[in-house]
Formats: sequence, C-alpha cells, structure tokens
Amino acid sequence: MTPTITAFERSPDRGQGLARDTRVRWALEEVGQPYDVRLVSFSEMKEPAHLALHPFGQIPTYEEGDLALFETGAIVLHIAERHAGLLSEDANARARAISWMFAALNTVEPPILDRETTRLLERDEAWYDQRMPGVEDRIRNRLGQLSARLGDSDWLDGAFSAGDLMMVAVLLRLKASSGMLDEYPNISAYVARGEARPAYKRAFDAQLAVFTAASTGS
Ligand SMILES: N[C@@H](CCC(=O)N[C@@H](CS)C(=O)NCC(=O)O)C(=O)O
Repeated sequence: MTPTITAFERSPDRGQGLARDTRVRWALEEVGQPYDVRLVSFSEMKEPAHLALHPFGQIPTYEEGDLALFETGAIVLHIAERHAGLLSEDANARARAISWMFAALNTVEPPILDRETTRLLERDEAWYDQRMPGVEDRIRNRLGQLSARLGDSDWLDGAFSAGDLMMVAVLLRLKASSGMLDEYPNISAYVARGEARPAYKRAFDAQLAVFTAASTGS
C-alpha cells in the first residue's frame, strides 16, 4: 500500500530541504518505498481535517491504510521497522540505532532549534546579543561530544542506519544557518556523506520540485 505524507504547499525554507518532510522522504527513498504527497497550506494545517491527523497542526504526517502517524521520529522508525535497509537484523544493533534516533531528536536538535527560535523571534530584543553566545555554546557542547564519539568512523554505529539519517537531518538544519559545523571536520564530512547518498538526493530534489512549482506557478 502506497503511503501518503503531508508537506508544505510552499515551504518557508524555500526548498532548502529543512522542512521535516525531507527526512521522511529520505527514509522512504532509502528503503525503496514509493509514496504520495498531499500538500497543505499553513491555514489547512490548522483545520479539523489536518488536526485529526496531527494534533499540533504540523507537517509531516504519514498515512498508510487506516494507520495515521505524526512526529518524524515515529514515522521514520515505522518505515525502518517495516522495510529492510535502515535497521540492522541484529537486535542489539537495532536498539543502538534507535538510541541514536532519540539522541538526534532529544539531545542534539533542541539546542539547534533554540538557536533558530532565538534568531527568528528574539533578534530585536535588547538581550539578544547576550543570549546568543550561551545558545551557541550549548550547540558546540553537543557537537564536541558527537565529534568525539564519531571519530574517524563513517557512521555512528557500523553501517548507515535510521540513527544516522535522523542525526544528519538534524545537523543539516545547523549547516544551513551557521558555519558551526565547519569547526568539527569529522561532523562536516559525516553530514556530507549523508547528503551524498542517492536516496537523500532524491528526497531533496522532490521537496525542491514542490517549492519550484509553487513559485513558478507550474
Ligand atoms: N517534532 C515534530 C516537529 C514538526 C514540525 O515542527 N513541523 C514544522 C515543519 S518542519 C511545522 O509544521 N511548522 C508549522 C507550524 O508549527 O505551524 C516532528 O519531528 O515531526
């Protein structure tokens, strides 16, 4: 059964691939699962039909038969569990990959999102310049720890997994808005390896095509 995901009709990032449907598209591309996309406007996302799928009125959602999911962690995990390619056959390796998914979403993404929120909503506050260094230090703390663990490895725990997919997706948010990743050459190379994956490229191109079509009216 072909799943349907939702994505922005017109992504605020102008097709940079930062909207979170990209990570779901990437997971689907990695496992070779075709999918349909339903585009939603900001106002549609807050209407009852979408709220029935996503209680917080956000994208992406994932529908497959009578199953409806929200939250990219849950969606990517679902895809990874149903298809080969993103989680090892070995039970302990699977569990470790899932730890990395949670680490990406619960430990690494929050300080990165804090920086984005600060830049977006608090730039005009008198205390902005005092707050930002602390926000960036918290990101550097996580990047330093991640860099130490990654070392010279290609991926976080053996073969590429859903844990790497989620970690790279989270780090790409930072790459787009700061040069901070360059301070950690092994993390920069790790992110580049993720971006070089054919499945990532297909996912990126697909979301960009949506933005381009919306902009050109084609
Ligand atoms: N924790 C959620 C975050 C979802 C999220 O923040 N989605 C953004 C797009 S990337 C969104 O819909 N923003 C519009 C809004 O919150 O109104 C997930 O990982 O799925």
